[in-house]
Amino acid sequence: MSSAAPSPVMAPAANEKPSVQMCKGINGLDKVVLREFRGSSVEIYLYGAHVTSWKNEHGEELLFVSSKAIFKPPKAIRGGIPICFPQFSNLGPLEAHGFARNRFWSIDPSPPPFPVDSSNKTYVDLLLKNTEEDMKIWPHSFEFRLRVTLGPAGDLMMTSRVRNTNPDGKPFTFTFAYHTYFSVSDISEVRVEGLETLDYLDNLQNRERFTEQGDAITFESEVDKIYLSTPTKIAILDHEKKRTFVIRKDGLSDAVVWNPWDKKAKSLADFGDDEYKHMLCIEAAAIEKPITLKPGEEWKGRQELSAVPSSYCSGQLDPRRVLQGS
Ligand code: TA6
Repeated sequence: MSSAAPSPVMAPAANEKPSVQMCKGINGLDKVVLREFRGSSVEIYLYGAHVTSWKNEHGEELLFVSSKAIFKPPKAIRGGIPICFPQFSNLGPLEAHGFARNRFWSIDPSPPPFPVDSSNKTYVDLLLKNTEEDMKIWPHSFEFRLRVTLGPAGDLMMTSRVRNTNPDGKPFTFTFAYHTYFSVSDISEVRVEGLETLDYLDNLQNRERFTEQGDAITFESEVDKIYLSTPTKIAILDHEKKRTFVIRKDGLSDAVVWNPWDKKAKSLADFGDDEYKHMLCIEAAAIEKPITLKPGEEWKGRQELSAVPSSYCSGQLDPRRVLQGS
């Protein structure tokens, strides 16, 4: 297993864009840009280790970021892929979705040995450690390493590694989600495959447990559901764009599905009133069974996002094949 040196933040050669570049984003916040030679790209703000852009080789933006997003700490950026850690939701002692998305991460100076397969992948390693301030609200020492990788076909991979570094021998327990906001052409023309017949907790009905019906999920009102024991692959079919997002996940047994719809959208200051029509959150998560680590133990949670053309409307793309495919 090759031990990976920190991904180089290279200066641009004369006639090409660097594959990994550090630059200034909105409000002068530091961000890293990953570029792949066919033209796809990913942008990650060090604030929150927050992926705010994932573009395909045609330069099309695949993630949703609200036009009213506030790129100003301590507010979390509305959209992209917020990291929810060490607490998903507001059901606990911490602020909603924990504090990892409200902290400044650093480029990891010494990432642990990390299998990097042979294909030319462009990546950055980010690191978050607890601060004295954090200890006041969550009295645990941890190291959270996030690797964001842009694959040769423009797929976006995120691997989170959380290690308990408590010196006092104490274990800690956390919940987690990649709170991914996908950009869709029209929410009323979107189907989600892979969650049929599963049990879910409905956040709109006091987290009561229900069972999903047998067809693909479609949308005509606010949805806020935590699907339990979900499969490795979930597909989001955007009819108008003839595009299918495929989420492959590992170490994350649950999946949250959220669209605020009109009323909730209007109540969010950093969300446009009509923007609910063009976004859908499908969040690879570990919620129902929180993760407990003893000192020295490490947890890994991984998601891989790809966007493939889907002529589903002509019946050619069988979503079941997408879900069962390699
Ligand atoms: O993931 C769904 C959810 O928990 C919803 O209940 C809604 O609150 C959403 O997250 C957004 O949360 P945020 O704290 O980012 O406004």
